Amino acid sequence: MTRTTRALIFGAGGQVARDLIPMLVERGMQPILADRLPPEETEGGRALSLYAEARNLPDWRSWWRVLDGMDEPGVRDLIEEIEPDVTYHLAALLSARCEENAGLCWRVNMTLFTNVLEALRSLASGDRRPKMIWPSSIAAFGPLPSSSHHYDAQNEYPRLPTTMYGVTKVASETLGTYYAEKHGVDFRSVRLPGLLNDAEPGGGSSDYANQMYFDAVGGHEPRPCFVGPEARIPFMYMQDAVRALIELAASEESKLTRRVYNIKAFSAPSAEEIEHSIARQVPGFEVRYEPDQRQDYVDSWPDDFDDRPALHDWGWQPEVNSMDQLTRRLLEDLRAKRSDLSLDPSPAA
Ligand code: AKB
Repeated sequence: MTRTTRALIFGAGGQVARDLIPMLVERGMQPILADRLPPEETEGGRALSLYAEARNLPDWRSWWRVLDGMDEPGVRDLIEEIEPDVTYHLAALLSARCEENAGLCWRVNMTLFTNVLEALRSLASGDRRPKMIWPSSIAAFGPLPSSSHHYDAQNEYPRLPTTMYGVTKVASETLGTYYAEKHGVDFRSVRLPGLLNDAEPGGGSSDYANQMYFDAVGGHEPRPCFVGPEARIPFMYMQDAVRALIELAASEESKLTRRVYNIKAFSAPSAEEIEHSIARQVPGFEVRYEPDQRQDYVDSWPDDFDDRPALHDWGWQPEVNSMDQLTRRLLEDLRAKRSDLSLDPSPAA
C-alpha cells in the first residue's frame, strides 16, 4: 500500500500557509503543521478551522503541533518522528520588522532555517534526499547601481541586498544550495514577489498593497499608504505562489538546473496603479500617501523579474496574470471572509 504523501509545514499559522494547507489537502496530501502558537491564535489556524468545518475534517487539530522552530532538538525530533516526504519551511521575520532589529533578524531567520536544514540532513543517506521547499524573495536583490532605468532581475543577477531581510535570504539560498550539493538535502526555492491574499500580513514592506485591499472592503478606518504613489514592485496572487511551491516540490530533481528560481505573475504595478485597479471595482476608493522608511526598502527591489528558467525547467505559469484579475479575485476573497466571520461586507465609502 502506498503511503499518503506527508507534507510538514513550519510556520503553519502564517500568511503563506493559510493558502498552502488547503491546496495540499485538496491534492490528497497529509499536512503536519508546526507553529509556535496554537491554531486559534494564528491567522492560518483560524482560516484552517473554517476550511476544515466546511469540508467536514474534524481531525484537523491533530495535525497541529505547537513548536517553536528556534527549538533545535524539538525540530529534529519532529522531523525524525514524521519522516516527511516534503518539508515547507515558511517561518521568518519579514523585511520591515528585520530592519528594526538586524541582530534579531539574523538570529531568528538563520536559526529557523538551519534548524530545519540540519534536521533534514540527519535523514539523508544514499538515495534518500529529504526535500525542503523554502520561499526566498525579491528582497534577495539590491538596488541597481543607477536608479534611472527599468530593473529587470535575471535569475542569476548579482544578489547584493541593502536590507537585513535580504541578507538572510541570500545567506539561506546559498546555504540551502550548499547542503543540496554536499549533504543530500534536496533544497528547492522560489524568489517570490509581494504576495496578496485575505490574511493580514505583518512586518513586510510590501504590506502596503495588502492594506489597500483590506481597507477597500471596509470594517475599519483606511490606513495611509506607507510608500509613495510611484513605488513599484511585482505582486502575485497567493494561490499562484503556493501552487508554485507545490509544483516545484513535485518536479523531477534531474530537470532542475538550479536550486533557486525567480517567479513572477505580471508587470509590476505602481502603488497608484493598485489604487486605480481597486477603484475600478470599488467606486470612490481613494488612498492617502504618507511614505516612511519602508519606501526605501521597496525602492531597493527590482521592478521586474526574469522567470524564464522556472518556465523552462518545471513549467511555471501564473493563473492570475493581470492586476485587474488579481483585484477581482482578492476583493471576492476578502468579502467572503468578512461574511464567513459574519461581518458586514460594506465597501469603502
Ligand atoms: C516583505 O515585504 O518583507 C515580504 C517580501 C517582499 O519578501 N513580503
